[in-house]
Amino acid sequence: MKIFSIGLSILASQASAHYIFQQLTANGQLNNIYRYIRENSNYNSPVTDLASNDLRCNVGASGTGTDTISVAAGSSVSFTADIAVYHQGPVSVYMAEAPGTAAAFDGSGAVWFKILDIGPVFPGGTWNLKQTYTFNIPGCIPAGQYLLRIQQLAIHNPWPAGIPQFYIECAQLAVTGGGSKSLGPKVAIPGAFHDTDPGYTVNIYNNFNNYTVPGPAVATC
Ligand SMILES: *[C@@H]1O[C@H](CO)[C@@H](O)[C@H](O)[C@H]1NC(C)=O
Ligand SMILES: [Cu+2]
Repeated sequence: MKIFSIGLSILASQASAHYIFQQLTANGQLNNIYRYIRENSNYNSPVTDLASNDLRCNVGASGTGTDTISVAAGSSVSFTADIAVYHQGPVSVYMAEAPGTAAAFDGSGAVWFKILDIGPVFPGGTWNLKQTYTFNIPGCIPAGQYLLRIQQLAIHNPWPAGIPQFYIECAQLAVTGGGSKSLGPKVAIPGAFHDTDPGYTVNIYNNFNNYTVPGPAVATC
């Protein structure tokens, strides 16, 4: 009985203790929760439906009530989660230029380009999981308003018995400076991820010797 109740409480804590990227650091400053990041309505739960529009910026996340922050092209930004990421899997960062304001943009269309992939390190296939992910906005992109999207794909429960989990959040940026390069390839979300992608279907506990992060190639200036 004792063991049974401990087992239940571990299950319960695993169900509730996922993680969510709530805070953006830009211009050297860590900002309040959901100030520049669209607030989602599913607490810290992941998205698992590869065909859902929720894959863009998470469930219930719209530009309403979210501020847009001015950042220079080429400058450093970070996403910080409420707790350190702990399910094994890759982290990717995408951007999409808004046709109007970032706040009004729903991220539809083949608009998303990837600016960062963090995969496992071999030999061993170890994942460097963190609470804060820091990277630079590309220096060559045109000034304008963008969505900046982080995605951690948790593949700790291997497909097809388990369903990979997408932990996603979007920040709203007004990029200043920059250049005139249109980065690509650009993909639509949903549509960019498939249950046939090796990086989605792989069993990381069995002969795990190489890994391809799902989605397009990382764009370079
Ligand atoms: C590992 O490499 C092989 C050979 O190129 C490829 O077929 C496979 O999909 C790769 N696995 C992953 C998980 O990327
Ligand atoms: Cu979890």
